[in-house]
Amino acid sequence: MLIAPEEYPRRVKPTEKAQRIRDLTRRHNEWFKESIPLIASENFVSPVAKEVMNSDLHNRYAEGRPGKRYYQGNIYVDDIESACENLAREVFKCRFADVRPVSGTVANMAVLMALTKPGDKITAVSLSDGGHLSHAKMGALGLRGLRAHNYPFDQKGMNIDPEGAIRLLREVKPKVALFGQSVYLFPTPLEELRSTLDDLGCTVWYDAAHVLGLIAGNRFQNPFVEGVDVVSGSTHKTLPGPQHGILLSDLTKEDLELSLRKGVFPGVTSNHHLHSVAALAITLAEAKEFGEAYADQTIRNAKALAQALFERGLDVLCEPKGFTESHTLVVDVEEHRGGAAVAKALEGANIIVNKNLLPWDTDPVHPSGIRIGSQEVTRLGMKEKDMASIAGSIARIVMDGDAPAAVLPEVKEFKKEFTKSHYCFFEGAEAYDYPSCDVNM
Ligand code: DSN
Repeated sequence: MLIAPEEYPRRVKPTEKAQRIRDLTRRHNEWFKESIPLIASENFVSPVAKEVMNSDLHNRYAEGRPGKRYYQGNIYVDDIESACENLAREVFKCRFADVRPVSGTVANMAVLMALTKPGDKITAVSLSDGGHLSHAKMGALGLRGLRAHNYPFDQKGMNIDPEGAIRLLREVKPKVALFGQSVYLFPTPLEELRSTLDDLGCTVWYDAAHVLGLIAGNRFQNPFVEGVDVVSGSTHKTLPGPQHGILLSDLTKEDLELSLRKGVFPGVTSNHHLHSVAALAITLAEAKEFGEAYADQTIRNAKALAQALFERGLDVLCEPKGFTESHTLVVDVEEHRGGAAVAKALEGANIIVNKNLLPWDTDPVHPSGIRIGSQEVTRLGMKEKDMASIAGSIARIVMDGDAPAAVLPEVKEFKKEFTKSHYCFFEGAEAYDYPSCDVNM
């Protein structure tokens, strides 16, 4: 709507359509405040990270590298980006970081640009075994025209079968061996594969998206210690940062730095979301202070939740292996109408999980599992005893067949205690508030 200059200053109210978006956003926020967030790939940013995300940085462009930009206006941006890279190198104890990929998948596309050519062979974990979409032919591997081969998988142990993987690697001789999963219960057996990977001379790439915060907290395998060349990841799962991506390397191969940099820009990004880079820098600074305690409690909570669900009769996978060594646990709910129906029923009680394929599933539309992550509820301050409460509510729906609406009041009551941010600067600040434009309209 145009405003005649003589009418300035005046505030124009949002149109009905715009107001509806505001209302829906508010309702989403309120809903999550009363919900138990258990999606293994999500988290929320800290108060200071949120502050910088809401800054003018969001409005700017900065293609290129600090000191070598294609735009003016980057005097402070250059310092922010350099500081973010330095923090990433410190936290992950490596020589190279690129903090410009705007998501985990974009980071993966940058690696593919840097390391492969169409027609090259690559090995990865399959989707049904917990691999990520961007590790599959239907995703980024297909976009790059690669020939993909999947590692044999130990379904009982929910991990790559090392002997089978060695056979596959020797047969395929891939240009790149890719590891890392979206259903990531146990560390990849990199030690067992090491001499084969060395013999083949292939580049070893590890997608750490799910476990980046656990690595930052020294509570999961350190890929660089285990001989990985390149690590990629998103920055908003166990690392509780902005929705963004990252590339890391200890530069074990010649020319890797230049190829990775070019893969990111101009390969797969133009501008790179400067507010997210600032928020990532804050997240990394927080990981230095609180990362170990956070990773520790996240894994304890995952184990406690798995145990509590198991004791209530749910089929939590990998009981003999202690269920999990990460933030994630997986439950086979095929007997209880399958993953889709169970996830939907839980949502009706404000318990948010996702349906998930299990390795033996043949129909991708009807996954038999649900995947649960402990990282966000840990960030909200929950401990082992709280996992027992969550398991109780889940079991009422899955095992006892209680209606979601009947369980909803106890979930809302339980969640009242957990609406604040932990393991961050200004610990105890509200996690669900956000700025409002309502100025007495
Ligand atoms: N595929 C998403 C997940 O693990 O939920 C992450 O990109």
